[in-house]
Amino acid sequence: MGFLTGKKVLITGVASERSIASGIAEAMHREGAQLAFTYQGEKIRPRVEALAGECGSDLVLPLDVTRDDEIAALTEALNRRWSTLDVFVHSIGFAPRELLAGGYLQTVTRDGYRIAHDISAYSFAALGQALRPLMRGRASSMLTLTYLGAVRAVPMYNVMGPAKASLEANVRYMAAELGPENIRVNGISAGPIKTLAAAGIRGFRTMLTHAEKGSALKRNVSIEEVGNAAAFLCSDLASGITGEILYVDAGFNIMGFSLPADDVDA
Ligand code: NAD
Ligand code: 0WE
Repeated sequence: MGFLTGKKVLITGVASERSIASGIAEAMHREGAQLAFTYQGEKIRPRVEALAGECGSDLVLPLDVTRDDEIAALTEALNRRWSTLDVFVHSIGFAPRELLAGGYLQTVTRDGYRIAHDISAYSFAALGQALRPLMRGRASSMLTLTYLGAVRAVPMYNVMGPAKASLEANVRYMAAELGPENIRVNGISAGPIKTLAAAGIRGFRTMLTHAEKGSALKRNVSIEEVGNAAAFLCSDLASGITGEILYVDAGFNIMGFSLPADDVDA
């Protein structure tokens, strides 16, 4: 029997089969969870419905996190269908594309800053607030996806850095407030993965190579590896873990610096 058997899970952020959220859905389905999905806009609805079908789910609901009415409607639909919720996965991030190239101070705008923080950080708190009544008192957990750019200055990650820093602070504030209700809140800081969001970034291939060479394991991570860590963190196996950021990055963040392989004394 899987370690998520009987858990009702809401997964946001599936845009394609390469989405980190898809890797999480697959791992959680394998471990016996019952899944519900959200999609952003009618264009990606069929893709999300297809993945849901593969995971034995027919609960697929619209969600654009910039819309309060859609957050309310999603909560209402889940309440009607399930009345409770055990796991909420937040795998959503966005900044206007033109802010993710060049320098931070060269590109940052008031509007870009607001949009990045609204969609990438505030949405976790907003959904946590809405879903809290369905999750309280039942060994439940919330999970979000973050990146090293929250705590280090990463070239071209720019405004997403401050937005992820805000998201990680949300993890701690939400964990502190929801702990008494037995709701855990954690984040996974994933290494770079070529998803749709990443495909929109100029020079992403170079960054993947750099991450590979600089990591302890000398390789990059997969959505399956992030999915397995997510399944663990959201299960009762992790009942003592809350407010934490777990790095699933092949050990990139722990390195001081790396030498080329042929310079290392064997
Ligand atoms: P992805 O493009 O597959 O997923 C991003 C998702 O965000 C999409 O499903 C998109 O629909 C959703 N989204 C954007 N704006 C939204 C809105 N207004 N309302 C609702 N949904 C919205 O890319 P991904 O790489 O799987 O990204 C998932 C999460 O993982 C993001 O938070 C991202 O920052 C984070 N992350 C990605 C990487 C990476 O290298 N790919 C590394 C670490 C963390
Ligand atoms: O969080 C991310 C990517 C987030 C993202 C991607 C896009 C592309 C399309 C946010 N907004 C947009 N807007 C778009 O229009 N990652 C962790 C992946 C990523 O993005 C980078 C990275 C890494 C790693 C950008 C620059 C440098 C490194």
